[in-house]
Amino acid sequence: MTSQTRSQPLASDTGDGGSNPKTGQPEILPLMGNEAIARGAWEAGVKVTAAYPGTPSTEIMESLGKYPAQDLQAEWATNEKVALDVAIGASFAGARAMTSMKHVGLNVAADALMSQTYIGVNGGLVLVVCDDPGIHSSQNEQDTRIYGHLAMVPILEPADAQEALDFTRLAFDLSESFDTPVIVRGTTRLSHTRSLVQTGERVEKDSRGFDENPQKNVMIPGHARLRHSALFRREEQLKQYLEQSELIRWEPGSEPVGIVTLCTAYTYVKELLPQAHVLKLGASYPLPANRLREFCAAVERVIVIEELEPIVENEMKLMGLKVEGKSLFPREGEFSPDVIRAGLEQAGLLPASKPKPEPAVQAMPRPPLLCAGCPHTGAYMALRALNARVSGDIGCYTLAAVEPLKAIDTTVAMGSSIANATGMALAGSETRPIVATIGDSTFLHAGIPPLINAVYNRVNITVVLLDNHITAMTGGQDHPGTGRNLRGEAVHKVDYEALIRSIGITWIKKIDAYNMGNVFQYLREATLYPGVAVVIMDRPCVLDPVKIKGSPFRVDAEACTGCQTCMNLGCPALSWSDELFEGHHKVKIDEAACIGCSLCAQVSATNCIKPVEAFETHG
Ligand SMILES: Cc1ncc(C[n+]2csc(CCOP(=O)(O)OP(=O)(O)O)c2C)c(N)n1
Repeated sequence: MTSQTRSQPLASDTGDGGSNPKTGQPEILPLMGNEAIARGAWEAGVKVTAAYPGTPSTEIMESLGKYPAQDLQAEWATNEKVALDVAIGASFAGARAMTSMKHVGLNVAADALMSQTYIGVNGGLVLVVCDDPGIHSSQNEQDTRIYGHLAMVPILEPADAQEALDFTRLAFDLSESFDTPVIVRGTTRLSHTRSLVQTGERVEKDSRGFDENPQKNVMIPGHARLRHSALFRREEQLKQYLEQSELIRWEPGSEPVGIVTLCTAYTYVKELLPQAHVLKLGASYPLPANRLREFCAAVERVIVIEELEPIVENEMKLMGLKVEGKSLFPREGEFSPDVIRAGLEQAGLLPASKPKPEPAVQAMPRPPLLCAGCPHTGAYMALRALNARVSGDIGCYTLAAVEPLKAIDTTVAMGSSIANATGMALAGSETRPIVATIGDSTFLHAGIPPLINAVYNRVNITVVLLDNHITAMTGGQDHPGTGRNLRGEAVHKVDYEALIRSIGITWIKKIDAYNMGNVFQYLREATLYPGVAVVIMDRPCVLDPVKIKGSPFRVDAEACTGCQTCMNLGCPALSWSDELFEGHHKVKIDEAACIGCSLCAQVSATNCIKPVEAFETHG
């Protein structure tokens, strides 16, 4: 086996890299992993791209939307399955296509992937899936490599932004050469780390045209049986390719220990154990058995260092190879140099390090809160007052589950709230009013089928549609309810009221989320209605460019009794005063943070909160 050091950009038939497409000059750019993935796709001549936002993958589609529209189509889709199906359609039509998503997005898209893997591709088809080890911004921690195994599709594993570009570009070639969708797997650390990247030229790919081949394109049982066998042949061919490929790289060391590693863990290993032999895997499925055997035979001890699940370790063990792995490194959480160092120390490969001294000053813990003036606040305050049993959903509003609002009882996955509420109602044991709360983007993603189902099965629930006119949780992306597309063009805006009426709901009220009187009144009425009632809370997100910023509010310290009612909103602009007034603390408002939503003034029991102008004296 030949051994190499740091990789050059990998050879691909889509340009040899290195020059600015406009000037023809070589260009090195500081790119974030996600930007590099977008660049790799653009260089590969991708024509159609579609995605639904989700941290850490969101910026891939945001970057693609900045490339010229004559080069590529870039769209926000309503959910990840729709996005994958759009990309599949483009591949059928003979164009190169890509979709990107966070790890849980693949749960939504998996149904299409599991059939498409049988069909293969016409134009190259790439799925970029970004895992979130450490659960920085997700509802769970899952390893996409297991999906790769299940679908028997190759998984490429970039370790840095340069490889993110190179591997994405290569993925299209592999997809077409081996007639397979290809997964490029990222992680939060790869997605959001910026480094210098050698960029290349775009290569225009002529459409291959539609391939009229029903046996391959139409998955009925008779065809699927034949195509299933094709997967095993394809796996064999991919293994043979990887036996030779630069994607698998042996970096020789001076000590008899060998580390098999991949993704960002590779960079930590190189820093901490530069003297070890390293087998860097640029692909984690399928694995080239001969190269692994050769590596293991050349060293005395082999350790597999992989984030999350022991996928490579277990496969190597199945090959009869003696390796260590998860006995030294955790199976959960994000890897860091400290985590890898601890494992290498436990393995006796590094001397025990001294415990780190405690920092002299501890950072103040800051739990996440809804923003000052967040229009979701009032609904949850009212739902708590109504003693509702609330099934929540995924979005900024999930923060209403914690103190001080503490108004959400369950949260599962995107779009689960309405069907969860339906199940609670069918169980028949709940004495409180049952309410599902769901954001606008989440409603369009996966909330419509469960709403139809609730009407169809005649349950008694209230649905609160929290319409803040944006996908706030992931940074403010447009969706079909905002009336703008990814490129900022005006498009048809979904009419929620008409849509909801069309499925047979007659009790429906649209109200201003800042009008607390209406919020209390209509939520109460909705919960008393015997059937499916929908309340649409209508107010733009405070971070939306079209937000309404009124004049800030101030507390009249003399009138404040410290009753705490306003504090129950959890507004970050409200705090207790440091100084004591007549023996107790009063509420104060940070006027720079206050956006003038007036919710605190409306709920105040003592009428002590007023706009700042009310305090101004005129001489
Ligand atoms: C299957 C899946 N896709 C994407 C995400 C990422 N994500 C979390 S919440 C959310 C949408 C939030 O928007 P919305 O429902 O409008 O509520 P908001 O945050 O605006 O209050 C997204 C895209 C996810 N958690 N799961």
